Amino acid sequence: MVLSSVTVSLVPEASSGPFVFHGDLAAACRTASELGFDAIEVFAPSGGHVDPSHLQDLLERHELLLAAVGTGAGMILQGLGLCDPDRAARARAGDYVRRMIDFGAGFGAPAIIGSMQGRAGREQSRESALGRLADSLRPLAEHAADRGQALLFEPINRYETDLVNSVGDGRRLCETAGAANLKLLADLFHMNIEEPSIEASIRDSLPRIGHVHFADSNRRAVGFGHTPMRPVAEALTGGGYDGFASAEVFPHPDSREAAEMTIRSFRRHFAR
Ligand code: LER
Ligand code: MN
Repeated sequence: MVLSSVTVSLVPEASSGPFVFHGDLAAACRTASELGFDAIEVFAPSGGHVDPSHLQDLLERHELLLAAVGTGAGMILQGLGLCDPDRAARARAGDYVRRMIDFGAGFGAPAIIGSMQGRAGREQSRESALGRLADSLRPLAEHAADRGQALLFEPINRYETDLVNSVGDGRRLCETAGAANLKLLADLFHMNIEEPSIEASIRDSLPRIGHVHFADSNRRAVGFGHTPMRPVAEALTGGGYDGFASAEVFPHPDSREAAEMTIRSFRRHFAR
């Protein structure tokens, strides 16, 4: 069974980013619960930012799960990346992710490596950067496995990184890293840019897919763009996908309407 989730960012520097709710965790939980979402996904400045007992209280009160935790603020706020050619900087990126893994694991949720994969840039070849990334991911996946969690790796589009853009490249990276709990995050917005066919790429990598960012072609709530979502949803459900479809989309025209459109589209495509 696919579960519904909606994103909330607690990072002021990402106030123009693709998150349904911004800033107010309690209000986000209240609205998510009222609309019938199963879970929230949290984008926080660091693993130590949210008081775990406060979050626990909100999740219990609103009968919500924590779907996943993002790590991209490590890149936004501190310029960290897991393929950084500088060993000390790479270690800082690893420490940042490890703390986020610990935070999520306290709620049974995996951490997401998206922007934190970094960029090859001009200082290193793409092959060297991919090697460094795989070497960084291996111990982090082990750290997550010790806590009973997956680690989610997210291919992101070419305008955000020169490293892993497609789901197929993500799958090959997971195989190189050799960690069974390193799973792919299929973000339907990035896939709309990079994949020849979103549904074919999902079918090809389905056993590795552990999370979905549920977004339309224009990164608005599903239903506000032009991605033909039916075959995408069928590729997921037909292949037995039973993770989250989490709305990582712009709050267009506002947070509430983005959340309402998301849950309507979710119910249409993933009827229980
Ligand atoms: C993170 O989930 C993502 O999709 C990236 O585009 C953030 O920049
Ligand atoms: Mn995403």
